[in-house]
Amino acid sequence: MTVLDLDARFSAAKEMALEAGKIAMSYFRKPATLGLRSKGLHDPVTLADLAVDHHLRQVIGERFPTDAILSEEVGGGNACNLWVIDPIDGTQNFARGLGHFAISIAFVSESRCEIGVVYNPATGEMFFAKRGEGAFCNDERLEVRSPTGPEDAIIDAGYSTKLPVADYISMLGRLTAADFGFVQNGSAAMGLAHVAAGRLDGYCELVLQSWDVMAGALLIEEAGGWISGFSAGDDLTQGKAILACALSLRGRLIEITGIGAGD
Ligand code: LIP
Repeated sequence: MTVLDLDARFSAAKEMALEAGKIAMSYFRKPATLGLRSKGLHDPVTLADLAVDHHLRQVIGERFPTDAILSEEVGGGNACNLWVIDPIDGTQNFARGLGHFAISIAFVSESRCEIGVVYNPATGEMFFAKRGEGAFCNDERLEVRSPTGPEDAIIDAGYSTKLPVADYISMLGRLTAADFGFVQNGSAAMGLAHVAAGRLDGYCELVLQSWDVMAGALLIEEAGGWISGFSAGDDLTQGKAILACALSLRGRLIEITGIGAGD
């Protein structure tokens, strides 16, 4: 893919995120409009998710008709040039009127994520990165924190009901026994963006999908952090455990969470 082709997709990803944000906010804190459905325990989907997904697919289809799309709500293909989309990451928060959610858009070329955009329309914060060019939030360049140790670190420990709750409680027990602070904020994409921004020191979750992670992972890499997870050639439709953190915490958190030892 030429530089021009990538630049065109980078601009488009940011433009699409803004348009998608307007669609999402037209439903936000309007429960009667959501058409809330459950995909599983604490795993909702709303008409806003579907409307955003539809818009993103329409724009990509018009502007980049040869690219493939993989999204949480519709699924999709795996191809050389692939968009990986979560129309609303943190749907549970969104459905309850909590502002911690994001539109997550990643562009993957030849199995490597080249573009990542995580946009929170409730706060107006657009987190974005193009590989090799740094990570930003609006006009601020991002850098992960360098915590002095567990007592100076807060980890967003995501909870998914797709695994036994005992596994999650056990991981929390190991984190707290090692003097880490933790939160469970309900959006992987936003959690990863906050690690890239130096607001949090790590993100871990025992199973996540590529659409939750891909864009945020590039933010962290470009902000000087480390992340396990979806590497070249992985099947992006299979969930994986994810750990992301400041470099100074990597060894200790791999040991505590059991995530990323091979990465
Ligand atoms: C969510 C993730 C979150 C996880 C939830 C859910 P969704 O994504 O961002 O980290 O704990 O179970 O998977 O479903 O809101 O796009």
